Amino acid sequence: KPPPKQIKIAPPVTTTGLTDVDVRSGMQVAALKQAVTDHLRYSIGHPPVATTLHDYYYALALAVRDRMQHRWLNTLQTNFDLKRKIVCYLSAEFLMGPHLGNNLLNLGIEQEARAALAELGQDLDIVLECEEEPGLGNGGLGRLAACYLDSLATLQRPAVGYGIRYEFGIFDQEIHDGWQAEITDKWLRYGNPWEIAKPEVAHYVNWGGHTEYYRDEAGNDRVRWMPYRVVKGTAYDTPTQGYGVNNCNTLRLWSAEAVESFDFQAFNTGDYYQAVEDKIISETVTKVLYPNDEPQIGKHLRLGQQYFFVSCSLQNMLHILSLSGVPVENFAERYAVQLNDTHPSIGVVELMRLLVDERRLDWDKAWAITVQTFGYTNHTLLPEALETWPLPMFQALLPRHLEIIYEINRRFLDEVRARFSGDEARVARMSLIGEEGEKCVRMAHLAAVGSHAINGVAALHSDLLKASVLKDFYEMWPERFSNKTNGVTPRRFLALANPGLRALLNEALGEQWPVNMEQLHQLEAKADDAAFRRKWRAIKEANKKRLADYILAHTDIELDPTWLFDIQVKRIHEYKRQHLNVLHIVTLYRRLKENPGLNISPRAFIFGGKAAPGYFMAKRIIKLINGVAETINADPDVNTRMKVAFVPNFNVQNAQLIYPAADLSEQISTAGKEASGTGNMKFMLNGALTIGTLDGANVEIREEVGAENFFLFGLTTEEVEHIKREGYHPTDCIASNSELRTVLELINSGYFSRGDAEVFRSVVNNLTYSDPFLVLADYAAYVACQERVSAAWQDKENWTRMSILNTARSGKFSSDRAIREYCDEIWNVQPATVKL
Ligand code: GPQ
Repeated sequence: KPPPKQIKIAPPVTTTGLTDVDVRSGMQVAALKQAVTDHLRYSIGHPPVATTLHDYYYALALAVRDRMQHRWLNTLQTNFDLKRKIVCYLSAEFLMGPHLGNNLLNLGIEQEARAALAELGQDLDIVLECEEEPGLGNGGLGRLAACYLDSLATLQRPAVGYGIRYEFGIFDQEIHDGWQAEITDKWLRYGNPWEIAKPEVAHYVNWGGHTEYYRDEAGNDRVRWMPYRVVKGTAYDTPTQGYGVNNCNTLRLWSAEAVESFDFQAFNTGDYYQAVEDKIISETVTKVLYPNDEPQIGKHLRLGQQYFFVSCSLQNMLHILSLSGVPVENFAERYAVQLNDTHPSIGVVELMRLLVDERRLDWDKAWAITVQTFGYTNHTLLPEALETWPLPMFQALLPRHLEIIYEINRRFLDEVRARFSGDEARVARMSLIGEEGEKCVRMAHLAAVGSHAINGVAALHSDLLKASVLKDFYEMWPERFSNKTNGVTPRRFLALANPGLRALLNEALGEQWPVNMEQLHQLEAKADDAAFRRKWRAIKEANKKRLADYILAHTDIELDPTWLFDIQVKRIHEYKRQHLNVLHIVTLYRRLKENPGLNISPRAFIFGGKAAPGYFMAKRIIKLINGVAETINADPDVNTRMKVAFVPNFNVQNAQLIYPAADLSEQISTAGKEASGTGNMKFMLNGALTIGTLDGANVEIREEVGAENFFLFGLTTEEVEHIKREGYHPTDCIASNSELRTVLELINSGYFSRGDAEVFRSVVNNLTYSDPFLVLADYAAYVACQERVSAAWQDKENWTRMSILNTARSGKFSSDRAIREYCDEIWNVQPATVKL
């Protein structure tokens, strides 16, 4: 990213006549303008000649933060006074996206801020672009956590998001010669106006060493953990403002530092380097986000990160509880702790350690509290994505926790034996310790045993969970299982991302829809109104123009906003099958070359997404997309009817340009593999039609919108499993489909790689001889379905009707609906109204 441009500005204007307006909290134009000029002068302190656009961003951000601070403190005080139960959402990732625009929206002061900046000679839209987004997440799981924080505050539920303040978030992606290059994400480079450091809020986290047994004063046997190292965790708080309410919750991220006193011994003995090394090792803990989402890779430091933030968070809860004068026995009445996948599931063991070893509760009492406290959300069925830790690694880092796990396991397996006597195979399957091959700790089992509630993230996913990965646990505790279909925040992904549509919805429905998405159903009547449809199309086309401009600026590829925009944006993964999309594009390309007069709907195929840096096949798929794009875009025989673009560095910021510009949303994962998907919902909200398989939340999207407004294709989960059981031979698909054979041959020939036939050999071979995600098995159905899409696009009026119905019926996928379900059915957390 280039450094902020230096621009010359006039000296700050002082606004007079502010009598009853507090510059730190006033919401009017004059107050905001004064606040910005004050922050420029007193917080940033550049002379006018050196004031940059970024300074305006920073000053406005600080002014906005002041307004939130006011609400934040009132929220904390209210929750404290009312002694409310608090949701603690534990997540290794929070993919928040840019804060400024969202906070202005939620506070209801966009127009005021725009006017205030205009009076200072600045344009809000340009200032907004200065923000470097905090990319503290990989994809869906981290973004879901961010949507849930937005809904929790908006629904006035007391909540804290606990996580890690990574110094480097997800890498920035550049495309060099068609290949992905990873650039370090230095998001803190120019400071972070949204966080408030709380150096006095710190907890100490132990590592390694050994345990000792001793007898306490009362004659009870106890355990002491003698760690090898102690790391200090310091809190950084980011206020998260609800929409249209005063409630403002906290995102509390932990940063690791060395413990000063620990160095002395080394300094005294002159081992200066050892002391410095310890400091470096400690600070490494929160250095960087691991860029692999599914699967996680089992690295020592990753386990360290998980334990670090979970321990800080639980210690913090206990500390606040005792400040409130509440006995530790009441922990579960005051905190509902949710595990966002297994990444924080070490929390089950850590809470036991804190209660038993440190607070000296007896085991049964502590276990009852623990199970009552935790809920566990599972986000994947991919076997390779289920976290396990090799026993030696686990023991070296967390020796006391391993002992506690053995004890939990002993008691748990006794229960299993009591329920299913003689079924030792079941006991082995359910154990917290995996014994086939290298011994390991199974984190999903730990999370399931330690939680009173277990949920999947879409109806299909929750059913499959009960039938496969957690079947034994379902048979043991059916009452623990439920479904909580994911949702996304309509504030960021509709109101903020699509201002044109926001205005139309306000005009048609009034202004309550962002917090009552069921009202969108009233649009159904409008779908038959030709004038409304014209307005709808004009908005979509303006959004497409906006995206086309962005793509031109970042790729030099020029797209025509009147074409069908067919978009697939998400992490690159074989199960998501971006390569299936490519096979269709190449098919279409060949058909046009063979038959130049072919009547097709002109289309722009748009992709975006990052690949894990070590994921060979995913990186080849990116290269393939770019190779196909290069060839097609340069071919005058076809480039008046089709083009392909790869948007570099897909992130929350450009996602807000992408979803509103889509006509067609690609949700084409192998059935049974995508737990839910959330991009599918963001597209639907913005009126895109979906082409998709019966996977994840696609099933429910189709149910809501109606089969006639959804392009369905492909094998079902059962068919996929059946084919796999019978033995799948992709070569059969090729033998029976000459068009598919020609397409694969063309890719293999070097046609899309400037004659280099090696580049895509691995992709073609993988599909031909292995094809673990049944790309070829679904190819013919997908191509046929795309022909139906093409035909449907020709009927503009009906396409617009379907588009309107998609938005109209998207209400279920608001994260407000999801969070209400969590609050009512798992957390038992009530709203608390905050007054100013
Ligand atoms: N998901 Cl386990 C991630 O983004 N990262 C992960 O490590 C795991 C799951 C996704 C999942 O693939 C999507 O289907 C879901 O919609 C999303 O989590 C949120 O539940």
